[in-house]
Amino acid sequence: MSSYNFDCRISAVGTMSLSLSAVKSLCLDALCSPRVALNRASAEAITSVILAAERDGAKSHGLFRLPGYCAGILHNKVNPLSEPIVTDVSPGVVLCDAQHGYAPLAFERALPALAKKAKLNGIASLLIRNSFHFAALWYEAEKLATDHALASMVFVNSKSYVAQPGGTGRRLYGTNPMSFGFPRNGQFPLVIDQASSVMARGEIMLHGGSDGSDAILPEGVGLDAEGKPTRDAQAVLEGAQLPFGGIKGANIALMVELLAAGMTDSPFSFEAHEEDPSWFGPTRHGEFIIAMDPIKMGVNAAHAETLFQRLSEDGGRLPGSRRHQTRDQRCSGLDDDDEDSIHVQIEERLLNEITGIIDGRDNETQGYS
Ligand code: NDP
Ligand code: PYC
Repeated sequence: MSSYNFDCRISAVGTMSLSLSAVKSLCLDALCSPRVALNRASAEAITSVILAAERDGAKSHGLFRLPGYCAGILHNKVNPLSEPIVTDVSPGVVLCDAQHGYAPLAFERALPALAKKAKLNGIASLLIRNSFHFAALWYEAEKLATDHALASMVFVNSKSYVAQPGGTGRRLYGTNPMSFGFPRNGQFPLVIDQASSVMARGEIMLHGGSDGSDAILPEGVGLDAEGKPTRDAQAVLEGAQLPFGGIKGANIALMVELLAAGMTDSPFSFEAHEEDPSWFGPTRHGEFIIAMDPIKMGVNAAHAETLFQRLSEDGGRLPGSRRHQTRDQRCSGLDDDDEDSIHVQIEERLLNEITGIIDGRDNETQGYS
């Protein structure tokens, strides 16, 4: 039983309804708890990312990832006191060495220099190394678009979860997401964010729901430990995931390895896994961001709108619009900072795990990745 107090209400069976303020307190209290003891600036940066994910209904990278962030420190992988070092490498390149810390603070610290260079030159890049990324990638692309009116491409590798199709079935690539942001006048930016695997690992982990029932995946998501196709979620997590679109998706995963790790002098996903074979929290890897200024490049914003209009007429929708709709519904009529009035559903067993971390109870912090 937890001694930790927070405002929550029972919702469906096994689920609690929490305000975003309560989610925020849980994040900060867990990350800054005596055992985890992450520095405040990094804890606040991670909390912003988790809060944004919960607000938008992006559950696989919301509060669900908090035990993993804590586990990264409790398992002595992440330096809780690290201060990122930002270096001006050249007119178009910013380097941020996260010093074995979490990526959200590294991004926050390097963002002003990246935005300034992109505005000056029309295009600039940010290389982040020695960092641990455990979040949804749209956060970076959306921030560049919303706060700085910049288009961007963002790439992150992870640890080896994904096998080459038609190969041995051995894990080679990370789930390697890439995100693309494009600012729009007076509207939510266009933001694409997708893993190179058929499903992000977090989505597979959540697939079984809260009742522990057998989780059956769609065809083609992954292989079991013997390299045979399976639809069993646990078998895929223990075996290997597959890239989307066969060999073409594998080639995208390869490109993301070369950009996120190769260009930042960071471990490739298979090396990251060899460096850290545990399954607790994230591994050390790199992130590569390209920021572009559409104004400097003479982009006609109205032209892009004609494409979006045609897409909608053809029965499609803009990537990112599901999140933006959720945000609109939850936040409509509220101030941006009215975190008490926005409520989200959180699984009771996740809450128990988090309050266990805060209380210092001796339950094992899993934070599987
Ligand atoms: P999804 O397959 O859920 O979505 C991929 C993209 O497709 C999103 O931009 C989504 O927008 C869009 N989309 C979905 N359906 C449609 C549709 N009908 N029409 C148009 N666009 C559509 O994401 P993934 O499972 O690949 O990834 C989930 C998350 O996991 C991502 O945020 C990713 O960054 C994160 N991740 C993080 C990793 C890390 O190492 N940090 C590794 C791998 C993944 P919308 O949101 O609006 O549905
Ligand atoms: O969902 O694939 C994933 C993932 C890997 C690292 C963080 N999220």
